[in-house]
Amino acid sequence: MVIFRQLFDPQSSTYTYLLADAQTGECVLIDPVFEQCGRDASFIRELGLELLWTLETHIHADHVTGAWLLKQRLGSKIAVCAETGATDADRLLGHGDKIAFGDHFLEVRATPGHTNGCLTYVTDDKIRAFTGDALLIRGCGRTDFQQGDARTLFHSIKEQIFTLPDNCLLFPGHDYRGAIATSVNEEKRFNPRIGGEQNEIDFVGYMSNLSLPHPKQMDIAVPANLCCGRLAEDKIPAEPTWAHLNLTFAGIWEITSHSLEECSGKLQIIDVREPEEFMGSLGHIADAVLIPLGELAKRVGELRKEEPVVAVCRSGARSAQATLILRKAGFEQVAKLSGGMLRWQASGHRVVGGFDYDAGL
Ligand SMILES: N[C@@H](CCC(=O)N[C@@H](CS)C(=O)NCC(=O)O)C(=O)O
Ligand SMILES: [Fe+2]
Repeated sequence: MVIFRQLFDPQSSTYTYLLADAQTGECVLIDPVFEQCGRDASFIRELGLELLWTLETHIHADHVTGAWLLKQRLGSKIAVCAETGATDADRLLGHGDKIAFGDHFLEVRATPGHTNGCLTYVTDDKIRAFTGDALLIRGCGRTDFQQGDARTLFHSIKEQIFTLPDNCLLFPGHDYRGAIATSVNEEKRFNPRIGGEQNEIDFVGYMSNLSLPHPKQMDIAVPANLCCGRLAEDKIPAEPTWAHLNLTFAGIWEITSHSLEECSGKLQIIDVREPEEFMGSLGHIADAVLIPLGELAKRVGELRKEEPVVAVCRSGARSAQATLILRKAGFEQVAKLSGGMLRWQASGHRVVGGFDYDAGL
């Protein structure tokens, strides 16, 4: 029996997939996300599994892979398509390769076009395939960067994905609209770019006129992924135990609004925005103490070193800076609120003050 789990990173709308042999406990993880390594590692440990491989579907442009960090934490090996030219992998994959876990394996199919090094992984029973960004649900990966090519993608999808059994379930690298999976049959019929009667000319015409902005993280993500997410100084910070924290590729510990709410009362919250923002439309968190970023270095004496500190700002940028200032001042248990007050409020957590837009104020 195979244990199969689909995991999601809301920041980049990326899916990570876990496949394990239930008898032996050997497992593989497709497309882990750097910031979610803590989650993935605890999940794998809790299920008592042994992570053999992290598998990349391609060099991602929108998030950093967790492959290298998971290798440090769990001893897994890294596999990536040979065409990518990536360094720091343990295995360079090509079309027709097989990746074994327990009594099962994944078949590797080369599906270039979104990038030149895209792979689709197919389960041995051909019940599931993991298409990365070659084929998305009612969409497909863009072809306007990283050696992308619409003609190549057309042939990859038609010859390597649409030739799978009609009832084969397809699991993409992302979905931006909340869908989870599709099937070969469904995409053959309903994919607006390549389904139905669309031919190569239609497809290339469609893909040449997408006019999408580049992914926000592209300049950081691509170079980082070309070395499988390896951290510059090879230094892996020890995992904090005072809360569930995620480490960003920039080396900042983050806490989600959900976890912060769970821990409130057990830590110090500092709001590093300006006073008018603290009293402004987003409001502030009940226990937060206002210390604007510009004043933090000289006011650190107001905080207790033995108690964790969480820094909060509007979007999460100034609070990252605040954690660096606190670390320099000798604070060891520090994190920032992921997504700042914008996400805190959007997730429906309580605020003090703030404007009630519904009441028209
Ligand atoms: N808005 C996203 C980027 C979305 C994006 O460009 N996604 C790529 C996958 S790496 C894609 O191929 N999208 C196809 C589409 O949106 O149709 C970000 O800034 O990270
Ligand atoms: Fe992609």
